[in-house]
Parts: sequence; C-alpha cells; structure tokens
Amino acid sequence: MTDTLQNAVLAALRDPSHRISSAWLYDQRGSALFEAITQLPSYYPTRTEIDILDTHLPEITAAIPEHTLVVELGSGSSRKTVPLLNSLHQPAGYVPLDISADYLADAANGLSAQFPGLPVLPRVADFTSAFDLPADLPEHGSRLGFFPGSTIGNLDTGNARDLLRHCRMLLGGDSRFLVGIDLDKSPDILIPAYDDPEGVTAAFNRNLLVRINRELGADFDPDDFRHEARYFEAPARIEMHLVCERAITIHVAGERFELTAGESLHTETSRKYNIEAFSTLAAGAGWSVSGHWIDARGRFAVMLMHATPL
Ligand code: AVJ
Repeated sequence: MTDTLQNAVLAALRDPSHRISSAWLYDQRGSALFEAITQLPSYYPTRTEIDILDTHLPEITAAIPEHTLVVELGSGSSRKTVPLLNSLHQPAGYVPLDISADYLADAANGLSAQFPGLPVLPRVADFTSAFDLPADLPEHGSRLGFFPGSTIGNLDTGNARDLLRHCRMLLGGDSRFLVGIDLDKSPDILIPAYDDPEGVTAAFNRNLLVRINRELGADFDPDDFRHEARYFEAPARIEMHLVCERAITIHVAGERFELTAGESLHTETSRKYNIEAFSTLAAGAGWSVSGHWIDARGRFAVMLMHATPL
C-alpha cells in the first residue's frame, strides 16, 4: 500500500483507474461506520460468520493443539475473537495486527480485561506490505493465524496469495490458519449488502473524501459524488465507487485535477470466492484446507488450513 494518504490520493487521481486502497477508508469515523454496517439487515457477512463460529468452534478448535499462539490479522471485533479464545485449549497468547493504531489499542485493552492471564501483544501493521510479529512473544507451541470477516477479499488475487504466503512463513511449518471468506452469490443479495437502503455504506464510502479534505486540505465536495456498488462475475467481486455527478475541479496538495461527470474513484474491491477457488489459491501459498464450515444458506465459509512444505 502507498505509504501516505497524500501519495495514495495523488497516485489514484493521476491513474485513469482512480483506484485507491480500501485501507484508507478506516480512519476513526470509517471504522465506526463499518461497525454500523455490520448491524445492517442487508449486510449478512459478519453475523453469518459469527453464527458459523458459534455453532462450529468446538469442532474447529478440537483440531488445534493447546498452548497455541493466536495471530489475528485485523483487531476488528472481539465478537469473533472472544469465542475463539474461549474455545481454544489454554491459548499461549494473542497478537492482534491492525493498521488503525487507535482501534488496535481499544480492542487489545478490551481483550486483556476479558482474559487477564493471557499475554496480549498488539502490533500496528499493514498486511498489504511485509509485516513482522512482535519480538518478545510468550512461550508457545504452534501458531494459529486468524483472518475473519472476508477482509482477504479486499486484496486482489496476487496480493491475497502473497499475504497467505507471508503468513505461512511467519507462522511456521506446524501452524494453522482460520480464514473467513464471503462466497459468490446473486447480485440481488450482494448489491444491497454494499449499497444499503439506510445509506450507511454510502456514508462509509464518502467519508474517505471527508478524511482527504481534513488530512490533506483538499476541496472535495462529497455531494458531488454518488456511492455505487458494482457486481462483476469474473473474478466474482463487488467494487465500491464514488461516481462524479458533474464536471469538477479539485485541488490536492497543490495539484489541480479535473474530473468529468461519470468518472469514478474506485475505493474498494470485495472478492467473492468459492471453496475450490480459495483452496487452490491457498495451496499455491503453502496451505492445505483441513476443514470448511458453511452456513445453511451457503453465503459464507470459515476455512481451517494447515501449513504444507513451501
Ligand atoms: C472489510 C471485508 C469486512 O468488504 O465486506 C463492508 C468491508 N465494505 N461494506 C467487506 C465493507 C463495504 C468488508 N470487509
């Protein structure tokens, strides 16, 4: 990911695709709006994954040795992490990795309070570039990567494979990886999930412009842009766009950009997998699927993978 917001925005405005990493959506307000999205009737992934974990965690953790160190990508919501830590046999410690330092600190403090004896070692990290684990890890047996929420879907295939491979190296030869993936399905379900009638996802998307104005002194008018969720079949994905409603001129970091009506900023991609496609991707990165659990409506899957020789 481009190092600074300024570089990311300038690169996006100069490039015809106007694509920017979705990681920039998550300032404090963005993270709060995402939390609100997970409560929406049309946004099924979070509650569906929680249901799968609530139902199948005993089976999933039965396959994981005691004294395992849990490394979570994204310190997101403890609604998934707490049940996992409760279900594991004497976990050795918990290492949450997240790009949002404030969010990370809050989540880590919350978990330390709930698990007084458990070493919690938060680390600010951006998984779209090489990241490392804290140096002073507690004594532990094997390691378990935990990557819920289908956040892996926000990476394109190459970056997703690179991330899985990096985790394979970081977690080691006797490790396991528990990943949540949103499954491909009809756009009749996907579009409302990413363009809800309540307008929360639209606010989440437009908040990026508010952030850019605040942090870079730019002059975007969020009302000049319409939120749009677009479904594509191959590879199956939803793209979020901010579509310019009229010809405008904007100024960012001393540079001037003209946008015509209909031009859009591409702010997020959310890949939708099937079990086979994801298993193939994982196999190319040193992981083999040892189990998967899908909800009754076939909307979301939790995959348990174990390390294979690289
Ligand atoms: C970050 C993957 C959990 O892509 O589904 C929700 C973010 N974007 N609504 C997703 C998101 C629009 C979400 N995840």
